[in-house]
Amino acid sequence: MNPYVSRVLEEVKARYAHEREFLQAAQEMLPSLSSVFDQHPEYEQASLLERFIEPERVIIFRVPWVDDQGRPRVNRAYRVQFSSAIGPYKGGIRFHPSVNLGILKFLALEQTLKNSLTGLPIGGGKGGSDFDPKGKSDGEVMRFCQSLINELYRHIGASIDVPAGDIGVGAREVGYMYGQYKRLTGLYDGTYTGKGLSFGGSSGRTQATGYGLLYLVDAMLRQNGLDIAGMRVIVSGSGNVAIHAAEKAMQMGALVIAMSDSDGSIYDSEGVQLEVIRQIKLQERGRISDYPRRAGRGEYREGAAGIWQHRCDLALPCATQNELDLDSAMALVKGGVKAVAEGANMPATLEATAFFQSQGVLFASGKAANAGGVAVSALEMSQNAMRLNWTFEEVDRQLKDVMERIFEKVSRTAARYARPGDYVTGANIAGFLKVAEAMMAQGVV
Ligand code: NDP
Ligand code: 2IT
Repeated sequence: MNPYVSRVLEEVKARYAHEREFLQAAQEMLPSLSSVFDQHPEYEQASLLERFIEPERVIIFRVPWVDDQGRPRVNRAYRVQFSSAIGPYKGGIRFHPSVNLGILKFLALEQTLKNSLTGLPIGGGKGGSDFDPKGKSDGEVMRFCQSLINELYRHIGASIDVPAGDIGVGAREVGYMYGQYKRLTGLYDGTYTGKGLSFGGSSGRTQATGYGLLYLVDAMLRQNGLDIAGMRVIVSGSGNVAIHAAEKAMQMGALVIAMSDSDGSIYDSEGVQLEVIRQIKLQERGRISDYPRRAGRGEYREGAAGIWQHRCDLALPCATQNELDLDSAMALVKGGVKAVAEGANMPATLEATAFFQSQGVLFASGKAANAGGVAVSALEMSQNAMRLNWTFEEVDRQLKDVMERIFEKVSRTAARYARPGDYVTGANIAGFLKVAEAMMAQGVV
């Protein structure tokens, strides 16, 4: 490893020992940038890496709200404004009981390189709260969102920081947050993406992450002489990303045999009936364990990790970080998996990723593979700035274009840095180079 990179990584490890996921993301990213620093000694002179790895700003605040029984409750919320080197901070907001600063810093760090890879002018950020939307009424979710914005509104804006959805935050939550932002500021300026189509949202944003994932997978498979048609596919999760990934995989002629939620997974050898999943998970906010009864076929297995035990050609982890560990990776390889692409952020552990790569399994990391969501978010920002609405077909065409260009850039960069086929290193270097160039040009800020 380049000694400068190694030194900075050790400093990060010492200072942020308690931020497990942030360290994991740094450990995946920094060593792979070694050859960049070998070639650019001026980066060390400018303390570029120390500056890059430290978020520009972190906002932490209390969110008090009143539940349906009239009882005051309190949650904690964060916004990590990681990098504004190439554009306004951009990234989703997550509502999940596991949310903490380390998780949001990992997500914001990943987001910074992901957004750079899209080729669009967006910096990196991420936010969220340990609020659990499960089992809450619409009224409770609305009051929580309004209270969160009562603080967050002063830190965001169309040219400052533009949030969006992530785990636990979809159209309903974005609507409530945007409504309150507008009420407090009086601005109808498109701050927030993933908005409803009736108030400035972009066609195709809902589908973008899942569809984009499959556009990139298709490009990766084709480059390696493979075809997705006829492949058996596992898609973990059953939220926004998973459902649209499964939908596009099916449109491309693949057979999706398994999906999951945080409690367990379902297996359907004839192919998952997506309408049933959609009804249970999106419409009713229910549990996937209901699938066999509702679909009249398939099996349910308790425990989210069981999903990786089935034989498949293509695995698409689309639920959450670290959902695919070394044991699961070994089971997949034993079952003949040919390619893995991360729809979620950092779903594969470091050990799982290394194992896939050592076994010759094609592996696309989240920064490249799930960039379609934020890419269409950037297109939503453009449409809002122009006060225009593009058609679904127009947005989808641009999404496909962006994903193919990302794959091409990642693959070319991997080859140029003597790691042909290493799409993890390719994505990290390609994403980082643009941020580094922008930081150098803007001086010590
Ligand atoms: P959703 O909230 O729509 O869905 C999340 C899904 O993952 C649900 O099926 C949920 O199950 C499952 N899940 C959540 N936490 C866990 C856990 N701890 N263990 C197992 N399963 C879990 O979120 P999204 O689909 O939007 O996000 C999924 C992933 O994709 C995240 O990593 C997110 O960061 C990433 N991503 C999202 C983008 C977007 O545009 N939305 C863009 C790029 C990446 P349950 O119903 O039981 O909670
Ligand atoms: O992880 C991600 O890229 C997202 N949750 C989407 C971010 C965005 O701003 O659309």
